[in-house]
Formats: sequence, structure tokens, C-alpha cells
Amino acid sequence: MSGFKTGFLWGGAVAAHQLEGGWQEGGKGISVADVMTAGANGVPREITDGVLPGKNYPNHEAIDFYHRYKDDLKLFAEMGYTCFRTSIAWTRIFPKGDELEPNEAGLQFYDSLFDECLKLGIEPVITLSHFEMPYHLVTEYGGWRNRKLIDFFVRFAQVVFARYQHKVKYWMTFNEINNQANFHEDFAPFTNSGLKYQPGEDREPVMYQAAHYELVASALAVKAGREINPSLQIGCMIAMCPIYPLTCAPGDMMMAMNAMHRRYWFTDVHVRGKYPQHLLNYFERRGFALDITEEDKQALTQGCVDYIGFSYYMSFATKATDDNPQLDYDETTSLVSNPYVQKSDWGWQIDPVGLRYSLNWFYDHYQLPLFIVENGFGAIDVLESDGTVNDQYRIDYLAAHIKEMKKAVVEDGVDLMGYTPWGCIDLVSAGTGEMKKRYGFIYVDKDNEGNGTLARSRKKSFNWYKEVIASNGEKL
Ligand code: P53
Repeated sequence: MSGFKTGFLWGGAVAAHQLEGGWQEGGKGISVADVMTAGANGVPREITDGVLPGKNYPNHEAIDFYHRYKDDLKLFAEMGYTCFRTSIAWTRIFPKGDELEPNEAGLQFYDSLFDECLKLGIEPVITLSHFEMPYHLVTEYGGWRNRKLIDFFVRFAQVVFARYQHKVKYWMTFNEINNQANFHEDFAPFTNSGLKYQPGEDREPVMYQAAHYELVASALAVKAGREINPSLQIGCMIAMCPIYPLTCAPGDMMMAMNAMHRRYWFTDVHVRGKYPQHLLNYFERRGFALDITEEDKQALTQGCVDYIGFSYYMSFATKATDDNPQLDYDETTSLVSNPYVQKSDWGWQIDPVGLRYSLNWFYDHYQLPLFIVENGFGAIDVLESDGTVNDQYRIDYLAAHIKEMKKAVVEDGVDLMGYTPWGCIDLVSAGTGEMKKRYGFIYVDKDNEGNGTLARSRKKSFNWYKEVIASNGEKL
């Protein structure tokens, strides 16, 4: 016996903006992903002021899942998926974000998508906000720095919970809400929260304010979801990159602890419904006067999540330095390379044991069911002339991670609901906008410039993953 519980959810994960395309179909509005150009390894994506002529916006067409989902889902079913994680593009339901009534054509698209999943025995797992909020909420309201967004998000959540309550049981509110701990770069503030900063603006308190409004919105959504249908399971979604001390020097250990505080307090608020004291003390020391009302605090306690969804790709490492006596963590300057692990072509540290560590870390802290909703290896694949892709490196990566996941369940007793590897079909990279950074079991014929037939073909890992699922994780 593998130890994975009966009904363990095996599947794959994607996000609407990274695969659907059809960016203007069915009345869809412009999302933040629609104004991001293609970057490259080490070249950031450009965030343009609206959609400009002559720029390459890879998410506009993506892999055209909007028109091809029936065939793609058949391939997922062929691998034996029992679940499929995707997101609902907010802009299909509320094209601008601030409307009072939803867009029926958008709602119908997801009705058809979920019906198709259920027909194939695949349970949809749905993220409400995955880096694709309406762009209008950025230009008109300044993104999540504005309290008004709470109401817009909760309205969106209520509409989709009510509409799909009999088709979708598993939900998550905000994808990788803690990415914005990396607030010095432009990417995470914009994708998480629709934040654009003025030159010279003090970014950090704005990040905390936006995250606070999102956490309140998440809690209100959880509460509303339960009122609509108590059988819904609504979780949070955290990007887990555990931060190790570079050495066992006590200062490095303390630095790692502080770093973990700064990146993972979001989980405390989602799970426990209140801010950890270390963060309140930090706000005070830094003089951050945030808009956190008594009503907000009440809302947080009433919308604690049912489970913790998280992504795991890599671990980080950090160390104490003399010029940082208070051991403050800054994600752009405090991370160091871990000499004990290999890196992917994009510099992501490959650390399967870190997944077991992360599962234990979450379970020790929160004792809630866990769901690994992303894990995977972004790599350059070569399509052979016979149409195959020999992605043994991807198999090696995933097999090593599943082995550690199994130890966490069997040896450590962690309560794990399921596993959905990321980008189960090749799609547009969130971080770089590239097609070249592939994660899929299914190859999609399209390159960084947008050329290609969009034809799908099974990689070597396709058959491998099929066996993994059929054996409930025994045959790796
Ligand atoms: P890409 C950073 C660190 C960890 C996960 O990422 C991250 C990011 C953002 O780039 O994002 C998640 O495509 C995210 C997905 C994303 C996936 O990881 O940059 O939830 O949308 O595609 C992989 O290689």
C-alpha cells in the first residue's frame, strides 16, 4: 500500500490566463495578464499601459484551450486524472470587475468546462484569482490598495459559488498570495494585487495594505461560500519555498526564522483568522499605519480556510550579515545559493526533500489537510521528428518529489488530499511569458514568438504519469 488515502486526488494544474486564450471572446474583459509582454530568462515581462500595438502578448492566444478544452480534457482523462485544477478568469464573469451583474456568456463557458470534466470523472479544483484580475480595477481603483476591491471580489466569489456549487466542491481564493512578499520587483505586486508603484514610493506598507484587503476578501468569500453551500471546501493557496539557513550559525538560523515569518504570515491569517504577533510588532517598529478595522478583524475570524493548498518548486537559503543587525528579510537581497542542490535552467533550486520538509512544516503549524496544487519542472523540451519528447529529466524531478511526498504521508503522518503537477499541458510561463519554459505531460506546438500549429502530442512523461496514477503512486 502506498499510504495515499482512498480518493486521493491525482491530476494536473493550470490557470485560465496561461492556457485559455480567447482574450476577447464571450465578452471577456482585459485582465492584468493581457497587458504583460513576453520576457525571457532574466528579462522581465513588460507591463504596458493597456494593450499596445506591435507588442507580443502571449496570453492573448495562449494555447487556445478556450476552443480546445474538450480534446485536452480527454487527454487528461486518458492519464487517469481524478481532478483538474484551473481558475475562473474573473474577466469572463465581470469583464471590468465593478459591474453589478455577471456576464452570462462567461458563466456558460465554465458550465460547459465543468460539465465536460465531470463527464470524464474529473473533479474540478478551482482558484478564484490566479494572476488575472480585471485591468480596469488597476486603472480605475489602483488595484488592491483600494478597499473597494473587497466588495468586487466577494461579489464575484458569491456569483460563482452559487452558480457552480453542485459542480465544484474544491476552491481556493488567491493564488500564491504570498508572492508579493517580493515587493521590490514589479511582477508580484502587479500579478497578485494589480499594484503599480510611483517612482520612489515606499512599497512595503502598500504591499501589506493590499494583502490585508485580500485576506479580508478571502475570509468574506469563505464565509459566503459556506452560507451558500456548507459542503464546499475552500482553501488558501501559498507559494511554499522553505527558507533554510545557509549554515548552522545561530545568526543564520534566526535569519531563516525571520525570513519564514515574512513570507508565510499570510497562512497564519488564512488559517487562524488573526495576525501573528511578530508581524504586528514589525508594523509598529517600521511605523506602518495600516487600515485594519475592528470589522476586518471580525471578518478574518469568521472566514478561516478548510485546507491549505500550496505550490512547491524549490527551496531558498539565507544568511545573516553584519549590515543587517535586525535580521530583516528582503527577498531581492537576502537569498543565497544553496551549495547542496542543483538548479534548473531558470535557476530554480531542485530540492525534493524540501517538499517533505514543507509538508511537515505546514502540518506542524496548522494541522489542516494539505493539497499540493503545483509542483513541476520548467525545462526546454525537444520535439523529435517522430513526434515524441524524451523528457526523462521531468520524470526524474517528479518521481523524486512524489517519493518525498509519500514519506511525508506514510512516515510522518501528514494529511494530504491530492497532488496536481503544474502546467500539465504546456502553457505560457507566468514569470517569463515564454512558451519555451515547458512543464507539460502534453507538448504544445508553439514557440516564444507565437508561431506553431498548437498541435498537442504526448511526451514520455505522459505514459509515466498514467502509470503513477494507476498504481496510486506506487510505480515511479
Ligand atoms: P513560471 C514564482 C515562484 C514560484 C511559483 O512559474 C511561481 C512564481 C511566479 O513565476 O508561480 C507559480 O511559469 C504560479 C503559476 C506559474 C508557476 O508557478 O514562472 O502559480 O502561475 O506558472 C510556474 O515558470
